[in-house]
Amino acid sequence: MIRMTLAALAVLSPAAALADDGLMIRDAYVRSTNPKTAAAFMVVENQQDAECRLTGVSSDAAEVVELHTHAEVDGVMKMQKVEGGIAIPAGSEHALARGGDHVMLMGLTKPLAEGDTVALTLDFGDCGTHPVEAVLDNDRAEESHGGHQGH
Ligand SMILES: [Cu+2]
Repeated sequence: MIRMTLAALAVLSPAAALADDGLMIRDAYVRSTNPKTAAAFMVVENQQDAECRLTGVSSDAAEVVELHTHAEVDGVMKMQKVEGGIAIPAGSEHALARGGDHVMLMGLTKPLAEGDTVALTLDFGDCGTHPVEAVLDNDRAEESHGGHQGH
């Protein structure tokens, strides 16, 4: 009985999950500009001495969750699905950022409002799974751009 309780607490506590697998997720946020789709961004830091590969993401917040990137096709930047996952080399970090790699949520189970959190489970294959809470923040400025739109 006691053991089960401790296990449940470990699962619920983000601090415990972060401490033991050598993967750190920070600056997670979500943008959603229509009621059906959203995109999640974050920085993944791999503190292990082996490469980890983000192979997939799941969430109850949407019917379909895919890893996307942007690539130039015939001179136009387009989103496309990432095949084979996203490698995070040992001892380095990788940013999922606007205009680049991102987590795409399609078919939102309910529209998201500012401040809502989306629970994501990142699957790093052999490096394990990692829960992340990403908050909806449509006003968040892109890195190195100071512009704050609206209001
Ligand atoms: Cu996308």
